[in-house]
Amino acid sequence: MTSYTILNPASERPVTTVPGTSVEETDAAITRADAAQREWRAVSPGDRARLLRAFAAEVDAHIEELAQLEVANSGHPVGAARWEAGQIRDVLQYYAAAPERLLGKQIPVAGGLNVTFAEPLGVVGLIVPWNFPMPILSWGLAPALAAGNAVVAKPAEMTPLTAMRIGELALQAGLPEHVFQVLPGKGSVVGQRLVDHPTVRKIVFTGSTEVGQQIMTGCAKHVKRLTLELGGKSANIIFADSDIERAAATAPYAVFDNAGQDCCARSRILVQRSVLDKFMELLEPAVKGVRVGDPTLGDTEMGPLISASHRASVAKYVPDDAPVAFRGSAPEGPGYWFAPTVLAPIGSDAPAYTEEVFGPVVTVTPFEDEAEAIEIANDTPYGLSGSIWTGNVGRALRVARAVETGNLSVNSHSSVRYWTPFGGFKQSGLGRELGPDALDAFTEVKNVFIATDN
Ligand code: TAP
Repeated sequence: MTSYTILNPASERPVTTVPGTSVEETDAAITRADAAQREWRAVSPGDRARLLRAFAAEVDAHIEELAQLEVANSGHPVGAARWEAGQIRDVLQYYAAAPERLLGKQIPVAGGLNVTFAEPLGVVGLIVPWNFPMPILSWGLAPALAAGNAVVAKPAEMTPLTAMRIGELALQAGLPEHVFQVLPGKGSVVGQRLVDHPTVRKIVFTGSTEVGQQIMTGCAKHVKRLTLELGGKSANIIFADSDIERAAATAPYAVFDNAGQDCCARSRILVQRSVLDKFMELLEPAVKGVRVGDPTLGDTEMGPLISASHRASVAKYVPDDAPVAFRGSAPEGPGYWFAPTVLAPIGSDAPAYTEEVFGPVVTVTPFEDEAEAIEIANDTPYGLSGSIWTGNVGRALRVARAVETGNLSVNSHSSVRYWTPFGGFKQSGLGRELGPDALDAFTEVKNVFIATDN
């Protein structure tokens, strides 16, 4: 087992070292998970629910510790990190109600009755990205466990600390050993092995569209079940009849949350031309007012990027001749800082306009009318998120139906709620997570005919 060093992205100082899991160790973990799952599926629904509630309570008792770990490992502002740790607790609590409601159907047929059962799949592999290590882990983990599966999770190589601690908390809460295991290490080693191993019956992958495509190919060899949550290039559409002040005040938070390292970042602002000048005047102080800095401070709104190499890749989208309209601030000195940046006017072939930047860079593009707004919003291979600002309810619904994306907000910059379905259109993904139907993705329907005529 080789180990590697985790760096604090705000200070560039080492936080700790972590063991990198090998292929052989991954295989051994999958074998243990397979054995544990056979017992876990046999645990009565009431007891499985009780254990998930105990797991949620254990997380709740360690919110501050988890938040501080995330601040050190990922550079998330502490307020955001506390919210993220709280989301693990809430998602576990929400799906703790599911085992006792995992019902089948009775279907009367000639000469008998069909009954259906929702059977767990077996071992589920969760492959998690570095941008939201806690929430994204919980979105797959909680419904998979609730349905009676065992979970082997691979956190991102750079951000494994909270997942590893959550694995320990599961055991402390009384979950049977090996029902939930966390394997830190490389995607090309551990993640790839989860995809290739025939005992792993489903992969839940969140990450880039490029790696998602490779994983889909790998899963095809085993006809392995797959949920994909991939990239985004979402639009924030602002009509002239909206509350422009509110739209401008919240636009920075729709894209610069988590320093723009957010699949739901609304990184293309589309503004009706008649209010463009007014909107830009209002946006400038809002962007400059985003508090960027030390993530350990309670009032910090934006921290650093995750790594030096990621900062270099974000910087490529803002070359020296980029049309920078205005920028916010960022600290000098150590840390992978990047100031919030607004590009306008931007050409429709500029990489910052067409590609997912995954950093605090937003473009502003004017449109003339509703039809053009929809056309521009849909002119992307992605379809994950989006916002619409208008005072006209009919327009809000028309545009919401026409924009090809999985998650929209109207007159709000919010995005994910764990009790509503979440996922992408087009190259943003496959399948849905969260919401009341999430267990469908972690169960197979078994259909049994019982003869009544003998
Ligand atoms: P990726 O580079 O795709 O990595 C995601 C995860 O996959 C990491 O754990 C990575 O491990 C692993 N991985 C890499 N190569 C693999 C392989 N060949 N087989 C199996 N696993 C492999 O993405 P990222 O840079 O971490 O995350 C950013 C991307 O995620 C963005 O595109 C963002 O939009 C997307 N994202 C989407 C969503 C939703 S819900 N749609 C949410 C968050 C992020 P390593 O750490 O070792 O590379």
